[in-house]
Amino acid sequence: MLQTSNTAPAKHGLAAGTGHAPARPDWTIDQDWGRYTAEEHGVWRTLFERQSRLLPGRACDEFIRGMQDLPIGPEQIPDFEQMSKVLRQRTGWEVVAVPGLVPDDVFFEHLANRRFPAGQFIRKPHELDYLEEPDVFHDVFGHVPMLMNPVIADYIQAYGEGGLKANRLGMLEKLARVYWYTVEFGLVQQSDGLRIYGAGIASSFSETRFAVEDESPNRVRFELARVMQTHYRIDDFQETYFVLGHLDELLELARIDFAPLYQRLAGAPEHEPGDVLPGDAVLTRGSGHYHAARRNAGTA
Ligand code: HBI
Ligand code: FE
Repeated sequence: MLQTSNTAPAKHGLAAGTGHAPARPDWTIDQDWGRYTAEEHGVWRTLFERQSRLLPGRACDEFIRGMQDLPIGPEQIPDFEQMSKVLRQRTGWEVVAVPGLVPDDVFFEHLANRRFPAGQFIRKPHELDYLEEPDVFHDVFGHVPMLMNPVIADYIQAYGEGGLKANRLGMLEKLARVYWYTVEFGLVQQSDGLRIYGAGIASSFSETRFAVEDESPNRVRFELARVMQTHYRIDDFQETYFVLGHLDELLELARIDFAPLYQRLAGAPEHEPGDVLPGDAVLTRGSGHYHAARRNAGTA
């Protein structure tokens, strides 16, 4: 979903799903690649280059490999059709263009059918770190490399199917937290250290270093029920990151029927983003200094 920054807040979370009626019921639009301006391609280049310098040694191997195998480079905003050709062959996914956030059920329906809705527009040059809705840089640079990986490919499809179910059960909030703390802000342990696989981090210049290196956030072993009960920050860096031992753990997650879990957790206590609980397997106990300073300044 969106990236955050330390200079300006980004909106995120459950989509309001309001606004203008779409031309097509599935909210897709033409990418209209030929209409991107030189300035827009320039914004892509700036973002692409600064992020590509930062990610080796911080993003997981699967991300780096996915990026290498895609027809994506600094020169220009990628053509969704070209990208989808490669993606379809690898994992059966494709990328479709949407104007921005789409209603939850529309979003889930796409994912359940292995279509990734990507924002067609790109942020303006004066808002490189500011984002109200997911744009082409967040969606393509952040998400698509991981969709080249068969585990993530299946996991995100399962999330789409689970989303349609959770919506019917009125449990979307819990499921959305799982998506948030995995697909968007997940970390994974690799043999050479802690690595990023979440798109919200991988597409954010400032959060990339914060998530992996800063002393402020907590880094806690991922545990499904724990994550379902944990609120997240939509307008700033996360206070806690949840860490997988291996990406394959997502395969197991994709197979679990969440319905009994929703039942068991209904009415159970929920946790604040910065909480560390007695049952947590803590990898890093954060100093919390970053968010404490923000709270003192009255900005968070
Ligand atoms: N729409 N384009 C877009 N991208 C998202 O990440 C997105 C969305 N609509 C709803 C949504 N995310 C979330 O509310 C769900 O994942 C819960
Ligand atoms: Fe995203």
